[in-house]
Amino acid sequence: MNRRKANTVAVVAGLVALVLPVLLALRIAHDLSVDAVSAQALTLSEDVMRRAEATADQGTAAVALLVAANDPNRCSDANIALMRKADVASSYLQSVGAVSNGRLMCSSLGSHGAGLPLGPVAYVSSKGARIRPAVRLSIAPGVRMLVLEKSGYAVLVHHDLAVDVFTGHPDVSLGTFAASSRMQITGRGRFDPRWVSAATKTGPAVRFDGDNVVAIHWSREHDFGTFAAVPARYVSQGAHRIAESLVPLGALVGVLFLIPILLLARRHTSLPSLIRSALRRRQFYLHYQPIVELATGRCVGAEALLRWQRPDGSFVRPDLFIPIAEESGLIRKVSRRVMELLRHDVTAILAAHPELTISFNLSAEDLHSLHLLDELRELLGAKNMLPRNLHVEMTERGILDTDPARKMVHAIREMGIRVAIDDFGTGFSSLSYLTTFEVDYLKIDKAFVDTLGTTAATSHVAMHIITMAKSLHLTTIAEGVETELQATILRDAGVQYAQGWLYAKAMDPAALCDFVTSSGRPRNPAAQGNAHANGAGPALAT
Ligand code: G
Ligand code: G
Ligand code: MN
Repeated sequence: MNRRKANTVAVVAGLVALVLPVLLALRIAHDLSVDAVSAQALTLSEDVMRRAEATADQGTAAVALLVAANDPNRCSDANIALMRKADVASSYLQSVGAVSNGRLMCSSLGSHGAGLPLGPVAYVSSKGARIRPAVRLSIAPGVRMLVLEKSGYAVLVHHDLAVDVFTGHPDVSLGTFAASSRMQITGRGRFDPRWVSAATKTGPAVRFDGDNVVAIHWSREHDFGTFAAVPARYVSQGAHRIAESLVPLGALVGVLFLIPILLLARRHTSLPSLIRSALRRRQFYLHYQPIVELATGRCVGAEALLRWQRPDGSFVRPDLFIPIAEESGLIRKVSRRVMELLRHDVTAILAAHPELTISFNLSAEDLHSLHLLDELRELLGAKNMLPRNLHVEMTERGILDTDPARKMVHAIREMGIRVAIDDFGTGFSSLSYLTTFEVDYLKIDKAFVDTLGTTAATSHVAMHIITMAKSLHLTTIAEGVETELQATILRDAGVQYAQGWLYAKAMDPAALCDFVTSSGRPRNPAAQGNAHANGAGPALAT
């Protein structure tokens, strides 16, 4: 993934990580508030239903009592006494009376002479009850009465009795409606016919239509239902209250998600800029790991390995920053710096040990650069430096069968610089390229050296590599040699050179010079002489 893409992905992922939990918190707050308001609306509607149902039951019972008495004179003293009895027995009824031609002739209050006009019937229920929702009688002009008339008798109920429940909110609408016609019978507050028109007569139901949370109950016995409508305002107020604690929690969760994303993004985005500033501030330097001749133990060369020390004293490992430099297009700058450092270091090293060979690592991109040959020429211009003193190492991956890389390797060798295949055996290429590439050395990867002398299946691989290298007339260098046993096995197998902690770790140039000196004067003058005789021949010669 390139840097820009990684940045975009990180920003998008970061935004999602932060925004999603907050949106979720808002959503949950809203849902919780709808739930709470719904429960409240259901409770209110149920309360109204309980009161309206009791009223209807008591009215039905009172009428049934009078019908059963069957007094031909419905306003007789005996019948009015019966009305009083029914009235007193009913907690919800204000009065019970007899109706004739739309006039209340008498009631539990007594005879009304010529009768009190009740006004038009608003609605006849499916059970035959004639309903007048808001009658004002001349004997109580300030009061609206709900009059339910049946079989010539009527019960009078205070219009607001059923809806006189405590709501906690002034603008909550409550009421009763006719189940068959869906007309409002009683109520307080607003009534929107749509609240009840679409409702089906099943159990209690609650719906949020965006403006109101509407709860509905249906009477089991009678032809009416009740409703309670709580305005949406209470939903948003409740959601606000819940969100006040839930959204910070969501934001916290978002930040917790964000942290690993930012850390990942930092790793992707800031290491390249750290490399850039490390180049500017000259935080890179080279250490050299000795390469010894297995037969003699003599140090014949060294591999330059890049080191990076940060201003805080910490070290960054090359196996971490080299791949990042390669990904972010900085590797050429890094390689140029390596050559610059080499140019500086080799003069002193070669002054002390003119036969030493210095290897350094190149990346795939270097081999595709038009400038590499000029840079190598400049490096060869270092004081005391001859082409035979220089080796370049490249991985199988780096030279993988591309024509430009092949030409570059050819051109490098034409300059007298030897070429080694690094980390040999770990690449994924076929071995066939070895027959088409002109290279000088194979560096057997530490992974294979590690298994030498063990029973691991891969312990044979090193042997195969050695055999193959011999048949291709390539010189082998074993990497990562840590034990005498490994050294012995390698030497017996005919491997010429080795590098590893058994001999030395990478060290600074001065330490390298001492190491070479103490690794013994040439015990094999013939080899030395040979190298000289060859003139341009490398110290690492077969
Ligand atoms: O010794 P060390 O752990 O530093 O090496 C780790 C890896 O980094 C090795 O695979 C080595 O090849 C690579 N490396 C070290 N120095 C350089 C360098 O100058 N250029 C490149 N391309 N790779 C290097
Ligand atoms: O470029 P190359 O992959 O060859 O770099 C060699 C790597 O192997 C470096 O990281 C170096 O520090 C490491 N190395 C060299 N010798 C030994 C050794 O004997 N043991 C271990 N564990 N690592 C080694
Ligand atoms: Mn190497």
